[in-house]
Amino acid sequence: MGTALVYHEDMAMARLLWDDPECEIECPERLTTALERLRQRGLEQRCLRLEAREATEAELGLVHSPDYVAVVRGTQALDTTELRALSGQYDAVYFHPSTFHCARLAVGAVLQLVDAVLTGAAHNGLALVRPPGHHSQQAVANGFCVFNNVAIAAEHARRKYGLKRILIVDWDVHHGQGIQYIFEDDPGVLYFSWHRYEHGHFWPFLPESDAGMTGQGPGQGFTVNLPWNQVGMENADYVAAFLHVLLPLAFEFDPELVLISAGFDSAIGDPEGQMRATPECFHHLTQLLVPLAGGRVCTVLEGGYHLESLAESVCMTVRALLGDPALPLSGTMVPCWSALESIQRVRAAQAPHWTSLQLQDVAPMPRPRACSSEGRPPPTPGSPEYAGAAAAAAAEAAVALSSFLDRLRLHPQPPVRTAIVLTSTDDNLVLPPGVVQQERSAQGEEMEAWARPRVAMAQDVSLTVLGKVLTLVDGILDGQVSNGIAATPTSAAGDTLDMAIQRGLYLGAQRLLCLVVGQLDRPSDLADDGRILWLNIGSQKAEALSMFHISVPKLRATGSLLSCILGLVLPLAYGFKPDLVLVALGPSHGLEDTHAALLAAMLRGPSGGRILALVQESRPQLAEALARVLSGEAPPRLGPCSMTSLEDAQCLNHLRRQLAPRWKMLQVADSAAPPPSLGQSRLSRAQPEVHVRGGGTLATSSLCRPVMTRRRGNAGPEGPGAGGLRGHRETVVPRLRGSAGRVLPACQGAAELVDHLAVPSRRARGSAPGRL
Ligand code: Q9C
Ligand code: ZN
Repeated sequence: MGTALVYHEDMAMARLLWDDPECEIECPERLTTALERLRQRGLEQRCLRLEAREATEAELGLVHSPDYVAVVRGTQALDTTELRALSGQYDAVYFHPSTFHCARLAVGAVLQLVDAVLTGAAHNGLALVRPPGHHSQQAVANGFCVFNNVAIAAEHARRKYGLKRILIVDWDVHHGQGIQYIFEDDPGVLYFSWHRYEHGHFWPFLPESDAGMTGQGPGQGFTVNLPWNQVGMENADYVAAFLHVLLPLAFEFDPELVLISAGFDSAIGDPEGQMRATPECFHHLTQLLVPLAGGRVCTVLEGGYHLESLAESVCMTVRALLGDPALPLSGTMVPCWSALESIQRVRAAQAPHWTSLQLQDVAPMPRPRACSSEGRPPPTPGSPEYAGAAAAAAAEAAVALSSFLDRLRLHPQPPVRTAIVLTSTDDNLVLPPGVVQQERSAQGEEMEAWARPRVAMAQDVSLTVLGKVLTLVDGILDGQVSNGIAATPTSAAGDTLDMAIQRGLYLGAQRLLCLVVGQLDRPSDLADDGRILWLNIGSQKAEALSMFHISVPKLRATGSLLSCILGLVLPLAYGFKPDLVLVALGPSHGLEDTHAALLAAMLRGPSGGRILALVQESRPQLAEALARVLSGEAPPRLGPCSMTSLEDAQCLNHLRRQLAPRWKMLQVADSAAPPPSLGQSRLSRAQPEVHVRGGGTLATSSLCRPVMTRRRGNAGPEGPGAGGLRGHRETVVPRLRGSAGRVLPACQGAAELVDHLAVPSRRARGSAPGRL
């Protein structure tokens, strides 16, 4: 078991035989460079190597017409003139005598990968293929794509393994219209694509690439388009899109398999995409998808034309699949205005189809505002202005990639992935591979000084645990250990957390995220100075005592926990950029082991994997579940029982509104926020940064004393549907799922509630939603 890497060197054979500036970027070096870099980094060696095979014609026939397959087969015998003439019949396509062989290998590679993952031979994997696939249609080659590798794999997974729900995530910078057409009326495949769109002015110039296209007939709600109307999208924009659009829908959909159309032309430096996501962003995006489908994630190369950027991004994706901790995201975690507008538009278009969106505020955006490059026509290719912009972008990419490589060198993988502190009673616990027991303990005077004053009842066992936790915190902040788990006696839980916080600060951590679930008091002498972000789930009420001291009431349903993680915890955590995350599961935390595992798995991203989880010794199974995910295993699938409580949703909405002015990653749409003035959208997010110990950076604003900023109008009705929901406390709404296993509201009360919402439920809705 492990991560599969599927490849065949023959896929580097196809190449452009004539002059065509549009097609020349799709070159053999894309594959060879990526593979070479995986070897250099020692990543290929850690994977299960699978040789690609050629797909059979029957397999191609799962998506393509026999006539089209015959046309492509025929290209093997054509001369260059004939190949060029045939290529000219399609948009942005070239054929080579080896194209048929390569394209069949590309499909076959993806099928090998899907078979390996669905038979359990591998947990997940990557297929490095050429030609790409997502633009290809039933009888049409398009955009360098000949056969639709991912679509065929999805069909294959359904036929051979009887899968009912497959998620396709297309993070390539172009719209995979081929995949969209193939599954647009199909509720068994949820297709998400973000893409450079520029209001329809970017290739392939299709109105159906816009957010309003949500699918056809029974497939309505299963096509999700997130068009980027500006170039220059950054890490914050991509993560915001995942947290606020893709992931809520994906968890509600509950896929059995995740296929990623992994184009890296959405990364920095790419001449096609002109976006700015740095390589580690793809580690984070992949890591965020691993909790779906029990970790059955198949990643398939699509585009990506900047060889350096491509190679590094591929490495980061593989590291995520291997379960390695991520490099923390670089850049300011503030999404740009245009990104927020796009996110808001797709949420509004999809809200009729997804409960998870209905239960979150969908405030109307103000009129589209001008962004830095908006209003001005993009420079025409060939103009001096265009050449200048391209040179500047290339230089910016070179700087960003070299600083990425510096950061990579500065943050080597800690020798130990996970260390666990156990009391003697837990001796018979089976530790997953990669997990070691923390035996060493702080000794003598130092331990006395740190631990003794905190041991409530001066029990020796507590003292021993505290000494080990002390060493563990040191190990994590020194880079010796990536993460840890400590099981403490209940009586020592608060003291252990307090000591871990103080030790972290003492060792120079600039920002500590404390996520406390259940009843554990905030240490009374803890300064609210922006160094600690204290987030308590399970307190009496929803309130933000400051921007760094936030309480969420006990969550009543699994769906509520998910909304809390995606809509509150992760946006705050990614915005805060903690040096260390402390997760404490205190008395009566109420989380099932699978929920706690999900929480811990998803919290790995923001701190680059530096997590210390504190649990109670009475539940060794919980410690084991956490050890699994922290050492890199996928958390178990939540399954179809997930529900959201309306009351919880309202609490979360209330907090999000209060906190969004300071925590920009929470912003989905803030109708009261002033728009940036022309040309300011990029400047306004470039907060000043201060260098801190360890080479990281920190936004100065988080050093300031927190100020509670209340938006005007908060006292009024809480948003659409709020009035109608009063008196329906404690009621839960079962999720809506696809007709292939879609669950409609089961109980009377829930159905009524859905009708009270501003957006009609799937059942209440009469006519088709926004068409183009
Ligand atoms: N400058 C893939 O990435 N050319 N295909 C567009 C706009 C076609 C991209 C021209 C790009 C095809 C798989
Ligand atoms: Zn692309």
